[in-house]
Amino acid sequence: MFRPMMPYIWVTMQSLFDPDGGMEALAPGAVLLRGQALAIDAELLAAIDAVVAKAPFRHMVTPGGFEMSVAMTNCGAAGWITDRKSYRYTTDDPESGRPWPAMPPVFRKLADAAAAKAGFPGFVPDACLINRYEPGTRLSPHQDRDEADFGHPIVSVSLGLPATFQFGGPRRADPLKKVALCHGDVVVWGGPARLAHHGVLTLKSGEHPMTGRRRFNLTLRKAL
Ligand code: MD3
Ligand code: FE
Repeated sequence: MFRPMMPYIWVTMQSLFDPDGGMEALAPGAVLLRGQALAIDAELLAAIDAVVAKAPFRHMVTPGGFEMSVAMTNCGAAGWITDRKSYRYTTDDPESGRPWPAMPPVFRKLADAAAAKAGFPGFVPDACLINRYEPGTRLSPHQDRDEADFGHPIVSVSLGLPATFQFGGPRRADPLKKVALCHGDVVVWGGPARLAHHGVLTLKSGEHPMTGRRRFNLTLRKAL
């Protein structure tokens, strides 16, 4: 018996309210992918734990002599550090004298998928800075300028407690906009947004079911 193909329409909450599939332009070159990392959150947190077992979080000191309230570590061929001498990338963890732990494949895959969605196909990060925030921790506005080629985007991944992120433009005096970054959110910063000033307001206290009183942020970069 002849049966016509069943026509159907797939309607999800996301497709109803966000026909672009969760893509939101924060600014020219800056794309927010809400919840892009949610499906792999446990895998990402386990990979952070594995990195931290080899390269523990530490509070680095700026060239000006201030200890950062954000605790940091790295994985990949290069890692970002600051000390009394300078901000720079190193191939070895200065605390251990050993190479930074390898980049977990789940980090690389997420970065590649997010960058491609945002219009940067073939992004291959060689450095991942892992930031850990606790209530009271903040990151004052700055530019990321220690990478060799600003033609590559930076992919950031937020996990755990939510934070208010602020970003402006290439000049320090450019007005700042605020956006809440929540567990699972991914942002791709490229093109004209690559040299935007940005920072994180003081983390409010709270409890996240997977991370407790902490927020983690991954920034995946092509540094070398
Ligand atoms: C905009 N991290 O590690 S992620 C950093 O939440 C850093 O820990 C913040 O700023 C955090 O350097 C913000 C979002 C982000 C990261 C890099 C950018 C935004 C950016 C580079 C250029 C422009
Ligand atoms: Fe930054």
